[in-house]
Amino acid sequence: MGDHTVDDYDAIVVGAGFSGLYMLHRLRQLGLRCRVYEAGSGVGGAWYWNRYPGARCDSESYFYCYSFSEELLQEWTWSQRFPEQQEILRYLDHVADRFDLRPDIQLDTKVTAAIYDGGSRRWTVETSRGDRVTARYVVTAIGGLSAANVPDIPGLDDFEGRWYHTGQWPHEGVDLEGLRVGVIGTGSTGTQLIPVVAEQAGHLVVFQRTPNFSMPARNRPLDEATVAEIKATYDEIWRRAKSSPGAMPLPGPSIAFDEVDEDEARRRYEAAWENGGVLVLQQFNDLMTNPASNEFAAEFFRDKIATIVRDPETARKLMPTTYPIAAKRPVLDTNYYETFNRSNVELVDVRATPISAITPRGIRVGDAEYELDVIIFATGFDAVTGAFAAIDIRGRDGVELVDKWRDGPTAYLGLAVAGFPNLFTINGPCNPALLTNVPVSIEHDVEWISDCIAYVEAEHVEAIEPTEEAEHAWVRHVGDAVAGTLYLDADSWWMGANIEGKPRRFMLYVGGHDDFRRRCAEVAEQGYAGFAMTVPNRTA
Ligand code: NA7
Repeated sequence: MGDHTVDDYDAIVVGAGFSGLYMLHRLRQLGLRCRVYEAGSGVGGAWYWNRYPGARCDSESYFYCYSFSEELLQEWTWSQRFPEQQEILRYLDHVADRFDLRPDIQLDTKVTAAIYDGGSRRWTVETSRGDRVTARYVVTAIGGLSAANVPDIPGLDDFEGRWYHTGQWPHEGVDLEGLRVGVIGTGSTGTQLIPVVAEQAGHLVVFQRTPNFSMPARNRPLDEATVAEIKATYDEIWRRAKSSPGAMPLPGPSIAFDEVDEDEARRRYEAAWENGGVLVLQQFNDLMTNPASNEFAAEFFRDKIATIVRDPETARKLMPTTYPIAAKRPVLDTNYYETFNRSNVELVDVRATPISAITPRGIRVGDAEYELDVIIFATGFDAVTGAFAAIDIRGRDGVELVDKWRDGPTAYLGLAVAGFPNLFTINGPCNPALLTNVPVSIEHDVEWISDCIAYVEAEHVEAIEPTEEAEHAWVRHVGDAVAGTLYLDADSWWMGANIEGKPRRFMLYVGGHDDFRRRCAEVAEQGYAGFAMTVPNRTA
């Protein structure tokens, strides 16, 4: 390596988004000497990078935030039901300042390697800036959706226009006024982006491989009375969120589809659709286990598309028919389907005939060439494992994490990995986060990890890692939880199916946040059952 300093820390945290900021705060409270490395030029993680037009959260603002500080809850006021990227980033900047976190965060620095030395029981961490430091603990706070996926389509280098990935959007913005714009991808990102870009572009071509089920957000400003009511009831809000499967303080479905007749089922869907937000798909508790329940919901959505979109052929193309509803991440939108009624918007189905090349002038699909000034890749991420693979992580006996995960990722509780002592993974694979309201999942994991570190420090444990048996049992449980559900019937990023060559395995725990929280608490109460600990002169 070039110029480097050697320094020694108690803990290195990788990433300064929602999880890294809180992890730092907790570890400092334990009196540990910490360093956070962050690739961006600012804090904020996903909300630092995803600055594309229309970027917004699908969780409601009042529960898409930290719960750990009553003062923070009372002093911060959200302006909208669903917060925009800029507002969430302002919030995270505020958190970094309020808890004086910045002195321990090194920006513009990617962690390139983390190598465990079994002799000294320390990690050596290297960065893109030439740092080479050692630490007892490494905590990954790298986010499950941070490794941008730009599909390998021949010809991109020769494109004469400009192109962007939504997850690496230029800070100065992109002036699309009057231009011919192509958007590839219709996941949550494309669905948020397309209506906003359509208002700016001269002509917009949407390249759709798989249509998504999208429901109206019905975003609105939050008035003073609503804000006051929220702030007065936060204890109850968090109690409900932490005891719910989705980590949200919203009523969950308590009945099965068969318990009501079809008119009543339709009435419920209709009412939820009018109200907007994620509750539309929280009507029946068997949505993901009963094909009839699922198909009813899917048909309700397709009817909505037929009602909103004027051109029947375009409406037909926008209707998902090849996978169960909610087996890919459900999406919230503002005027998504309405956008296809605009005269400057064109929808190209690239399922039957894929994009064959990017030409100097645009995108080729079969015999047609679409001439474009700008291409926007809303093509998602190498989710869950991609950000790990970008770091050379080697555990005991030189085992490489990418090798261990060659057939799919494994981790005990999604928090720690056998063979990788003193490494903790916030919202790692086999964890329910990313199916949940993420900040609540993050807080849980951060608190569990810091409690675990406090325990091992107090007990003079030098190394802690899950046993192979405990990890296998957890991974089996994760597999059992998803077996027989409709989640397995779609090519989702949850399945690793969006990245060519990636092992096809459901990477998250569908058992729910409440169940997971209970299990993690039990493991801790039993003195970290399932973990092996190395104590000088004693091995437990
Ligand atoms: P997603 O949900 O992975 O969506 C990516 C979209 O890009 C999806 O429609 C893909 O089609 C499409 N895609 C990917 N590669 C190609 C190629 N080669 N050709 C055509 N279309 C392609 O990513 P998002 O950024 O929207 O959302 C990620 C998460 O962020 C989201 O779930 C929230 O949790 C927040 P496909 O469906 O694979 O056929």
